[in-house]
Amino acid sequence: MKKALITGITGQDGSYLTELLLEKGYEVHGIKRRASLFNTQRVDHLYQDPHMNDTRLKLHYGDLSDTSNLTRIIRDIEPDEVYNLGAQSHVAVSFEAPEYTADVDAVGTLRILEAIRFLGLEKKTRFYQASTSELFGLVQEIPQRETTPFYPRSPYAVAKMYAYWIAVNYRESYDMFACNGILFNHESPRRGETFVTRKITRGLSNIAMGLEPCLYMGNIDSLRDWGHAKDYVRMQWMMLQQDAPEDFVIATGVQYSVREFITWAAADLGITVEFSGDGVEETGTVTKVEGDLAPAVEPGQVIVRIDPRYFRPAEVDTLLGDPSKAKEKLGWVPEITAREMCREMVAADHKAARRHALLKEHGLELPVSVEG
Ligand code: NDP
Ligand code: GDR
Repeated sequence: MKKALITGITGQDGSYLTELLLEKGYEVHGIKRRASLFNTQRVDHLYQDPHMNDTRLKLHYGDLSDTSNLTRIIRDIEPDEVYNLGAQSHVAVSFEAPEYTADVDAVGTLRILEAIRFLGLEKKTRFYQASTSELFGLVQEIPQRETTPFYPRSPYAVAKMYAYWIAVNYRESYDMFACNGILFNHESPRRGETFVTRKITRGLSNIAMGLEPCLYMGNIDSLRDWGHAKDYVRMQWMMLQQDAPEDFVIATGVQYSVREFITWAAADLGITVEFSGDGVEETGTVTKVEGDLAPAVEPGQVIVRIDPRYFRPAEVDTLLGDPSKAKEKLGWVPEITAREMCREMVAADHKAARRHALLKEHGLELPVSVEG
């Protein structure tokens, strides 16, 4: 039985990858952080009681900032594959916490690679690094492919650039099987609530049910190449099954604006929204409401406003990937479109908002967190 170790198992990708590896018969180990509240919601449905025999999912406390902890976990497991998905993954937050982001996202990657080498596992353990389209930042070529020069635009992207090159360096220096997946934005109903797609599907669902008055956004002209996390974790696994380690861009090859995504999500709730303004002084006003999914919304209502707080000190305005290499070499193609994914996300968030509204109606009100 193959053993995999996943850092970031409690995150969006970690949860989908765990499902995939368990299906494939792996023993899956994950590193979770100690937190004052439960933080394993995304993998709770996969939890196996450790008191029973033959459990194939095991969680270990740890942190990418803790060298001895990582080394001990890797020594105990001797994994066949390590998926380094753990990171401070929010670009805007990286401007607020640049040093922490560098420690976890850059040096954290080095800590794992060095542990593998130090323990003499470099011929056994294959390593996947969660690299990112943010490396392209101020884009030097459209679309972006494996050979496009990098120009990172945030402390997050700069830290991930170190991680990218240290993985390449360990591959070249020590003949390690280390691969970078340069993944473009990928989303799902499990996406963190403060990333833009989820903020929109959750925010508009809450507005539809009268739980929030308005969605406050940053740069809605931004263009992204959005895919579904389920499609993308499949490729993470495929990359470690190659004969020789190589890096791949993973994207859909289609881009949309944040504004378009808002329009889709509203439409999935039966709301037609029209924008007026210039991206700074801009509002989204309801012109029509159809069906019964948005009982709290009326024509004329302003449901989208711009809050400059959400603009970034340096923005990545446009990203569009070229996934040809992944298709040609590994036969990977994404199966879920951004439009379909938006519908799935709205359905999940609307269900949660309905539940919330029902509790409220019965005097069991819970606070709704609206911080972006
Ligand atoms: P999430 O933010 O959903 O998950 C990040 C995971 O990392 C969580 O499990 C989190 O733990 C964990 N983590 C954070 N800090 C530490 C730390 N100090 N030590 C150990 N673990 C830590 O990200 P995604 O699942 O969306 O992304 C997975 C990886 O892929 C990340 O590295 C991200 O940067 C990268 N990436 C993501 C893309 C995307 O569009 N989703 C695109 C390209 C790259 P906790 O749950 O406790 O917070
Ligand atoms: P990104 O994702 O920065 O691309 O990083 P995010 O969803 O945060 O932003 C995408 C674009 O939307 C614009 N935007 C807003 N973003 C947020 N979060 N909140 C807002 O209110 C808002 N309004 C407009 C942003 O400015 C940006 O242009 C994600 C993360 O998953 C990274 O870890 C990963 O590496 C990259 O995708 C690829």
